[in-house]
Amino acid sequence: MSAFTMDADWLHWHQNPSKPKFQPPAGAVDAHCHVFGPGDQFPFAPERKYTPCDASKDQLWELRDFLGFTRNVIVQATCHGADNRALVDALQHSGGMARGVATVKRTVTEQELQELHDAGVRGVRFNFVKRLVDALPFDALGEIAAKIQPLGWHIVIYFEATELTELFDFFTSLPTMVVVDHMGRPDVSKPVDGPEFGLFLKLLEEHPNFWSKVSCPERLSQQGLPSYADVIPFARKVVESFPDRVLWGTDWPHPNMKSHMPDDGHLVDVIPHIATTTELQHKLLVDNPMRLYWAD
Ligand code: 0GY
Repeated sequence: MSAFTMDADWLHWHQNPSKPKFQPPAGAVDAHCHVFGPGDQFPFAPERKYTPCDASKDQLWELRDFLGFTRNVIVQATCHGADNRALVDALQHSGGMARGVATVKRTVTEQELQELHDAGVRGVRFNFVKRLVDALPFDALGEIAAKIQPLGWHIVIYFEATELTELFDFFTSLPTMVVVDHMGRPDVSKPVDGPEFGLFLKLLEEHPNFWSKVSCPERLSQQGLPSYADVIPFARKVVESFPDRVLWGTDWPHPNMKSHMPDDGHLVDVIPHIATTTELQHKLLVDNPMRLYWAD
């Protein structure tokens, strides 16, 4: 029994996913997933914009094994604010099989950052999606970027495609590697070779420190099930253009999905449609995440 009541319209993660037909290569990394609570052990943040159901580390490990993955990168979810205790607990109980991306405040100390590093954190997330967070001043983000740079960490950014024009100069001023969540959330009803997605591709073309997660077809698709076909050309374009700078993740437990709750096995079966050769699949699922998260 959780100490929190999930939002009335909250969709629970899929409790009986299908076994994927696609078998990930040995050592595959699910490089974008979250843990929620459990709320009675790790309370959700007072400033959160949603209250989810619990999604514990043990449930995440169970899914990882079932889907045929070896490792996880756990991204701090906004419902936990800058309280990284649930994340750190998961990393410390992962047997080295999980690394993390934290959320920190500008007041974070060197010692706190070192403790996060020792637990397995290798990045921080800056979230610009207005429904998820109150806006943070850019000077605070700049300070955080300068503080994490000596640790060799990267910055994960999450934003809507319509915001990229305005945020472009700030993003390209960041001094570290930068990983974009979910391809910058393109509007997939627009052409893949049109100006909006073109700006995102330009960001990666002109700035070799930028990477992209080619995740979340379920979130981006307007056609939806069964195949999320409208997202595939976007993800395939990114994988084929930047094969050494792409990551993939389930996004389990799929916060704020309203249209439907994806079957995680089904999401894994999308992978061979976006990374169409064994070489591309190996880079996407093994080589790239290992280089970014397990280099030390
Ligand atoms: C995602 C997407 C979402 C939520 C969060 O941290 C979060 O709360 O990332 C979303 O609502 O689009 O990547 O999990």
